[in-house]
Amino acid sequence: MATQVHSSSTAPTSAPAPTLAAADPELWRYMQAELERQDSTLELIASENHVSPAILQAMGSVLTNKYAEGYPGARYYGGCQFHDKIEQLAIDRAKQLFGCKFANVQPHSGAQANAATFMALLNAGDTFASLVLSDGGHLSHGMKINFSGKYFKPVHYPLVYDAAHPRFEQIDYDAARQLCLEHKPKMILCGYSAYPRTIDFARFRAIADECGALLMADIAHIAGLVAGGAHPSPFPHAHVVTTTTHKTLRGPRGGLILTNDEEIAKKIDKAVFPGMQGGPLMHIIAAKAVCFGEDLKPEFKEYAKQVVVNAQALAAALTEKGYRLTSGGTDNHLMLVDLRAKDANLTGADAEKWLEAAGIISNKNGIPNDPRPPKVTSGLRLGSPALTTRGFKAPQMKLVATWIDRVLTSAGDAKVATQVRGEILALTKQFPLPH
Ligand code: DSN
Repeated sequence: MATQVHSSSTAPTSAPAPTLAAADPELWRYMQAELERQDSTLELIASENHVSPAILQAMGSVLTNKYAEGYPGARYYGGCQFHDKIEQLAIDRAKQLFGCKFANVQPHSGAQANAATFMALLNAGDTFASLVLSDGGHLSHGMKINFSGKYFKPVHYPLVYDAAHPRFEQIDYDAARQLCLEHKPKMILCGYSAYPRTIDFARFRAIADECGALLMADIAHIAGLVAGGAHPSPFPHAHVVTTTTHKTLRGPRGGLILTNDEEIAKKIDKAVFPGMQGGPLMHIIAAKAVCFGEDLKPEFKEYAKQVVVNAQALAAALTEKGYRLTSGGTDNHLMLVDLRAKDANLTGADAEKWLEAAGIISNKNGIPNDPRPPKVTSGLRLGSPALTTRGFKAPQMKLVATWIDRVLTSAGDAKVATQVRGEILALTKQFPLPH
């Protein structure tokens, strides 16, 4: 297994600083156990990934010690000269990576990037349009108890629900257009947490122009595919783009906001700080700079392409075994498995639990028109980004499908789980975490 869980960069001192293992052995034990868990299991959660040692090192650094409220060249604290350079580097690399003019690298998370964008571009009570949340949206896209549903007025566009339609369970752009013409939202939001198909940003922009709305693309899930050229870019169509940096982008846990519009950029900067946040997390911003630098390398294009190839290999193998995938497959890094086609009694909650016992980590997920509640669900969301980082290719993804099927058809039998766990352990040894 990998031996290093944490890298630190500290100022030189006369006596060597105690290691974390010595300073806090209890915490260290938990961290080692987590490292061992990540190393010895298959990570199929579509929103997770394994970062490089360079990114870990930037996160575990003295940059965390500094307050740098404000922006490069305009801070509210002294001593920010190196932080200015670091943040500017992250901004410049983000702009280069996504081919856009403005970037705010300070949002602590994707949800905060979305909150800042709402604050910048909408007034309380304004209407915005987003996908029906239970069909793949995110809580910050209008959930009633989230800021987005509490202080703004969401209207939701649907998927195609007619099983005979060739675009069954894909975005119903005609219905989205009708909805937007009727409700005249100030902003249309596209980009999702559990949608396996390509998003037609140009089509959304045409709808936005027709009804006088701004177009916001939340590409949290697909940002790495966009950066690597494996999914069309939201630019030049979207007025504003938000994302996380820790999913397919394979960076530190954080958020990012991008735009080509100078006026929008000014509003976003004000909304992030001082509107929503105080001091930026400079160690995380440094790690974002490392991530964007890694993503600008030609190898990342290969990675992004392989993520899609691997997802499609897993999707095809599961389909062969009698599982139904919503919309019939995937164009990106994730798929939603409708478990009922294989076994009417199988729930997402059981599947998640049984698979975890065998060393396969996934999450239960509602499927379109799911009759079961969110804590049970009829679906399982599976993604390929983390396994692709470990070096898996199509043959290994086929093996993964076989293991998933063996566990699920055994109804959680402990003996089967133990056998599969052993086989997975043997394979993970050949595909170490980034080191
Ligand atoms: N929680 C994330 C996901 O798993 O998709 C979305 O923020």
